[in-house]
This record gives sequence, structure tokens and C-alpha cells, in this order.
Amino acid sequence: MTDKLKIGVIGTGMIGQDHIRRITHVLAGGEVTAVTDTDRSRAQEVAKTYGGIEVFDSSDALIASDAVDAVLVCSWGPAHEEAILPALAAGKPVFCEKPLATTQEACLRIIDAEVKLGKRLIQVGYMRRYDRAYADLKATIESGVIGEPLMFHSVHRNASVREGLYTDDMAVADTMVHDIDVTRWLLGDEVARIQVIAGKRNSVGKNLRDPILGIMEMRGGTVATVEVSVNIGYGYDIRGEISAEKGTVELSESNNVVLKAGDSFSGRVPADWRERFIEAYDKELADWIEAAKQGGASGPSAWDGYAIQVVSDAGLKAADSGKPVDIEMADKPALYG
Ligand code: NAD
Ligand code: ISE
Repeated sequence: MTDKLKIGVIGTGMIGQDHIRRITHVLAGGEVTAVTDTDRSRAQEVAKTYGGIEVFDSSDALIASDAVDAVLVCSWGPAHEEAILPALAAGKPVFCEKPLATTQEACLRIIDAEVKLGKRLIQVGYMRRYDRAYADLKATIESGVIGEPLMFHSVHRNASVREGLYTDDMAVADTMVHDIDVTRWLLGDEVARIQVIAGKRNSVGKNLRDPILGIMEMRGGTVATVEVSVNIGYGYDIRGEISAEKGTVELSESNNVVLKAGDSFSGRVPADWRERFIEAYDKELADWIEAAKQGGASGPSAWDGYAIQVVSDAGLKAADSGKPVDIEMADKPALYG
């Protein structure tokens, strides 16, 4: 396919709109031709803003349309499966925002359907793998210069979350899932056990279990710690450091410049995920568009989505009990290498 990929977007909320903006104004290979949202007025508003976009009443109708070559799923997690399965049945490539689905059973149904097709058609939106700093972290580990990784320390702080909409379980199921993804990816290993500790609560958003500390033991023995804080106030702060046998490597601050004035120095803290990972989102969607044009998919797979869901479910159990929970996963189909 040499023309632009015709993309149908399911879910036109925050990230749906951000992806429509980048497909329309930043990337060259695709165009948004169709949208749908359970809140029809929101979809209509977006179609009006951009022009040339058809509004559909349902995801099934959008997927079936000839105006759609590939499907971008940006609805709420529990609605992802009902969009992905019909898209796979129609043989249309899918980019699904994280999480792949919200239960292991749904993830396995999606994997089953993709395996039956005999080729990958799904990319899941774990965008940190496309971030330059994370890619450098991985390249440094793989170069061998710091030796064997022993520990990974991840910090994931959100300035604030939507009160009433962001619930206790989301610290693991919506936020920590990114850290679970990069831990598996950086270390090239699966999680064997997870413990989640909640201590003193932040008095901002005082009904939430916030902050929490996740401790993951990988099958190969490397240990990863993850701090998730969701009402830190000062900005969106993402950190990561590998401690290895012969050295360490960490993400640097994401500033373009550091200001020194008077007797102090300072730099900008990103406001939110859209700002911090703007390049990574651009790259992940560019990658998806190219692979979709060839009738395939690359990047984080449905298997990654499933593996993260298993760890996330165990993390929620661990948070409730305060005890470590062992990870039990299905066998990995050959399709996912
Ligand atoms: P949002 O609430 O702003 O938008 C979701 C939209 O989906 C809403 O407009 C809602 O009406 C619509 N919707 C819900 N169910 C639907 C269905 N069955 N069919 C059609 N539309 C439906 O939420 P958001 O923040 O944009 O998050 C959407 C998804 O993106 C979530 O899965 C979230 O985890 C993910 N997300 C990923 C990142 C990231 O960093 N990769 C960042 C934010 C959100
Ligand atoms: C949001 O859904 C994301 O995926 C962001 O990347 C994450 O930082 C945030 O905590 C989530 O709510």
C-alpha cells in the first residue's frame, strides 16, 4: 500500500484526540477517516474540528466500513476486547491503547484470535519502548559495559489524577503497568513474583492508596522496585536506574536546558504524559502505520499485553494482602517468538 493508511478511531477522549492530532499534523503515513465514541457528541466535535472524518454509531460499523483500513482503539480498557476481536475478524491491523484488555481471559481470547490468523496484527500502546532515553538505557545494558543488571529502580509520578474517576486499583492496573512493561523489556525476562506495599498516604487525594511501592522479582533473580505516586503535585516525573555488576545507568532529567541563575539551577518538569512522551507517541504510531501498511504489526504485542495483565492482577492481590504473589502464565505461542 503506497497511499495513506485510512484509520478509524474508537474512543475520542484525551488520548484519542491526541493521537488524531499527531496522525493529522505530525505523521505522514496515515489519515483519520472515521471516528466513533459512546459519547456521540464528542466524536462529532472531533470530526468537525478536523473535517473529512465520518462519524459512526458503533465500533462494529466503523470496523466494517471500506473507509477504514486499520483501527486505533482509544476507548476505556474494558471496551478494548469488543473492538479488537471484530477488527481481527475483518483482517484489519489494530493499535490498541494500554491495557490490551482488563482481564487475563479477555487477553487470552485476543491472543487466540491472532494466533488463528497466523500473523501479528496488534500493537499495544506501551510507548516507553519508543522513548529515546529508555532506548539508550536498553542499549547500554545490552552493550555489556555495566555488566549483569542486578536491580532496576523505577519511579512513576503523576502530578494529579482525576478525582473520583481514578480509583485505588488504577495505581497498579492503569499506571504501574507501564513500569511492568519496561521492566520486562529492559531485562528481557518475565516477572516471577510481585509484592506491593502501601505505607503512609498522601493527604492530597486522601481516599487513595497512594503512594505504593511494587517489588518484582524476575525469573532470573533481578529485582525491580517501582514507586507509583499519583498526586505528587510538582509535575510528571519518570525515573529509572539500573544497578549492575560493574556500574549503573539511569534516565537523565528530560530537560532540553538547565537554567543557572542566582545561586541555584533549575529545569522544567513535564506537566503530564503527553508532554514527557510526546516523541515516543509519535514514533510508536509511525511504526504502527508502516507495519499496518504491510499488513502486519510490530512493537509491544498482544503477548506483552497479556503478560502485563497477569502481573497487574497479581499486583492488585499483593496490594490487598501485603504479601508476595507468584506469577503463573500460560505457555507463550510461537507467534510471539
Ligand atoms: P478518556 O475517558 O478521556 O476517553 C475515553 C473515551 O472512550 C471517552 O470519550 C468514552 O466516551 C469513549 N468510550 C468508552 N467506551 C467506549 C466504547 N465502547 N466505544 C466507543 N467509545 C467508548 O480516557 P483516555 O485517558 O483517553 O484513555 C483511553 C485509553 O487510553 C485507556 O485505555 C487508557 O489507559 C489509555 N491511555 C494511555 C496512555 C498512555 O500513556 N499510553 C495515556 C492515557 C490513556
Ligand atoms: C495513564 O493512563 C497513562 O497511561 C500514563 O502514561 C500514566 O502515567 C498515567 O498514570 C495513566 O493514568
